[in-house]
Amino acid sequence: MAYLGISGLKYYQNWLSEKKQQKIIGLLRDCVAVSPLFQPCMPRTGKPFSVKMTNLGSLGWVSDKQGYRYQPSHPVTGRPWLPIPDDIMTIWNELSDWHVPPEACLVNYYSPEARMGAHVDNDEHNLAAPIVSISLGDSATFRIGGHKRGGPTRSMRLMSGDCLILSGDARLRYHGIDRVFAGSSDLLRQGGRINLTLRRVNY
Ligand code: MD6
Ligand code: FE
Repeated sequence: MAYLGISGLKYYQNWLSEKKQQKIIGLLRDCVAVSPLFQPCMPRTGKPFSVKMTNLGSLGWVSDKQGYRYQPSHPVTGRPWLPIPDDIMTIWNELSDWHVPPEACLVNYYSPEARMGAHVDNDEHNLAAPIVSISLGDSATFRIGGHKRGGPTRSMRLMSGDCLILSGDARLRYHGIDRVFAGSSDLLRQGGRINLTLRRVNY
């Protein structure tokens, strides 16, 4: 399957009903109560990301001056991440076409000014497993390019309830978020956008 002519890129527009979106937001409120959003920063320079983040699952992705890595506990509280709730695991089971569950669910929060620069997700040991991404709240422009920086790119608008899969040839393509459209959704009381990415880290 392909989307935007890109093999392995799968787009499930409005996959989650409003009711399911609201249920997931409720689960994420429980998540941040135990595992508060923190500010990741760039390796070496320590330049802060514009997104804030937390994780669910046996492993969570973190980035600080020491580098990018997966670890079992929150970098600020030192407590383990909460398990990925069943309602989120169900989405992986429905869409990933992968035989084992994800260890990690990254939770990224975008204020209206936040961006995500072009990157490849390659900190996982297992780069064959797909990544399942879930968008909630304000819509955003997602840009995807090739396997090298600086080539041609395509963009699409991700809206609340949309799911996107990077699998196969699309798994290691550069991608990022150019902008968030403030006020485009009323799912979140405080506005902004949440992106969940479900990842298989180990074989
Ligand atoms: C975002 N998404 O939608 C950023 N990564 O906020 C990603 O970086 C991403 O959508 C891997 C697979 C799917 C994605
Ligand atoms: Fe990514």
